[in-house]
Formats: sequence, structure tokens, C-alpha cells
Amino acid sequence: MKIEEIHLREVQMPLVNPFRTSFGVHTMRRMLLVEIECEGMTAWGESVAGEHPYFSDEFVDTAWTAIELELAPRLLKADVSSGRDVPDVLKQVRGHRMAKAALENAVWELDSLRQGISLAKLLGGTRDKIACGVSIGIQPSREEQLATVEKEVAAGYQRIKMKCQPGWDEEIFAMVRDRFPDIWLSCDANSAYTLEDADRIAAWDRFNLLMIEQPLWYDDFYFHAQLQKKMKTPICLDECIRNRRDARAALENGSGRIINIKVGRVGGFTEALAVHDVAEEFGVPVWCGGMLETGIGRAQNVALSSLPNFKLPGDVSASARYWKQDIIEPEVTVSAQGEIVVPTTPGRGWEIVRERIDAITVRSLTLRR
Ligand code: OSB
Ligand code: MG
Repeated sequence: MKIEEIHLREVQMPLVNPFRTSFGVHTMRRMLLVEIECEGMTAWGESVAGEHPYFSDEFVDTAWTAIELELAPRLLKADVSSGRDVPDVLKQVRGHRMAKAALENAVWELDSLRQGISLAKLLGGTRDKIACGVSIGIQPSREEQLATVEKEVAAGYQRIKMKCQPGWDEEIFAMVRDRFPDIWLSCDANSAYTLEDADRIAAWDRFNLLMIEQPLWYDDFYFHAQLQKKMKTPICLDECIRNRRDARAALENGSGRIINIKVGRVGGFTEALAVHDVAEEFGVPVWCGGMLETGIGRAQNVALSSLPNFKLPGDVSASARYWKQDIIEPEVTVSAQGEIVVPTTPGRGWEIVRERIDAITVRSLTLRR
């Protein structure tokens, strides 16, 4: 496949509710979308890089620059037969994984259209529905925290993850556990703690959490192993897993017992599949993380989540939790059992609404072969 044009755009979408984590608050999402054109077909990808380099070192403007100056020109010179060929085309460029993923995932989508099969099938998915959880941001008050958890449990979500940080942890876990003794409950610190907190964190075993996500430094899995030895609750690794080697090193080292796979964080579907396989080899379950995606990234997360080792509910939830109006149709909905049906039609399985994308586009650029 010779890609003829790559359209890059930045869109800005206000979130229906502010999303607060230990590293900051999102009220609006700035996102890069790429559209590739090839042999009369068009396919889309999304870069999940944030507005600031707070979750990872990439951000919207670095992703834009990397795509414009380095990545898109390489892809436009290449001849690729599938998404699997893209990492090799881009490999001279180090890092910039979220930027790379936007392009690579669009090529996977293109290939699924060309083959007339669903993206899920092309990726090797085996599930016809996926299990959904939610990630709840740090709320303004304890009352609002409890009310939000109650609402999401009532909606049917199978796992509730609570963002936490020092000062917003034990009391919150105790309150929510008390109200819901049996649900799958987890927390995500986004690296808000250090080893000085290790004994206190180890004592969270009393809350019977399904997992504790990335409690320590974003680039560490050495010290996570020391913490994991002290506690029964599995550590789930997010930020620190950049590729299949990290996954293998972390699992050999005992740094965690669960991996959150974010396709942007690992640089695209090829690497996401490889991380999935490494975890499976270790008997370690994975789940699909979220980055407050638009419908494009969300649809692609649904496809990825249909692979067999996605054994725990992901952070892939309904469009309406994020957006007043999503940019795909129909919007992504979750059943009362907390499941999303995996589409079987060719491609991502949800239609792009171009007028809506145009209306929120703040800059765009076309690159040609
Ligand atoms: O750590 O999983 C995270 C959102 C932005 C950055 C990092 C994270 C998150 C989430 C939200 O937890 C998941 C979602 O609902 O998309
Ligand atoms: Mg996380």
C-alpha cells in the first residue's frame, strides 16, 4: 500500500466533567487525529498525547512536530503491506511512541478495510464483547466521590478504578469499600508515591483492591518489585511499560502482576500485541487502558480489548462519560452488564462524522507522497 496523503489535525473537545489525577486536571482535551488516504480508502488514527508532558514526556505539540517533520514523510516514502510494517519504517526515530501509534493504527485500520474484515479480527481478537470498567478522577469532595462510584456501579460497570494521591487514598478506599464490600475496586496513583510510603501502601491489602496501578515513579520497575514483595495486592504497571522488553523485564523482576496496555504508550498495535503476548506467556492478565480518547481511539481500544489475554475489565467506557457529542456514530455505549459489543463490520466499526470533526479542528496540515 502506498499512502498518498496524510492529513494531520488538532481537535479540541471539552470534557463533560473535569478529570483530575495526581498529575493534574483535564477540562478540555486537545488531540491529534491523522487521516490517511490510499487507493480510494481513508482510515484514521489518534494520538493520545496530552496537552502537557505530565503523563509522559510526549505532548500534543511534540507529537505534531514529530509527525510533520519526521514520521509522516517516512511513511509517505514507504510501501507497507500492513500495520506490522510501520514500526520498521519509523524506527530511526527514537521515542515519540504516541505520535507513531497514531500513524501505525491508521494503517491497521486501512488494512482491515482493504481486507474487508473488522479491525478486531485483523488484530487477532476472539471476543464478541468486552468487559468495561471506569476510571474515576479525584472528586472535589468525599460526597461527590461516593455519588460518582454509586452512579457507575448502577450503570453496570464491572470494575471501578479510583484515582488517588497522598491525602486522597485510605479514607476514600475505606469509604467506598464500606459502601460496596464486593465490587472489583482498584486505584491508580499515576506515580504519586515513593518508597517512603511503602509500608503504608502495603497495608492497603486490607481494602481488598483488585490492583494498585503505578504507585511509584513513572519510569521505574525496579522499586515497584520491592513494593510488590511487601504486599498481596497486585501492582498493575501502566506508565513504565513502553514495549515488550519492558514487559518481560518487569515480569521477570516481579515488578507487578497485571499490565495495563495503552496502545499509544507502547507506540502502536504491533507493540501492544507483543506486550499482550509476553504477559500471556507469564500467565499475567492485561487490560486496556484509556487516555480520554475520542470515538476513534475508543473504537480502536474496543478492537484491541477483544484479544484473549484482555482478561480484566478495561478503562474503555461509554462516549457519554467524556463527550457531549462524540465524533463517531453511533456513540460508544455500554450495556447494563458493563459490556461493549465488538463490531464485526470492516474497519473500526463506527462511522466518522466529518462535519463534527471539522467544527472542532483548530489546525490542520496535509502531507503528500
Ligand atoms: O493513568 O490510566 C491513566 C487518563 C489520562 C491519563 C492517564 C490515565 C487516564 C485514565 C483515564 O485513567 C482512563 C479513561 O477513562 O480514558
Ligand atoms: Mg494509569
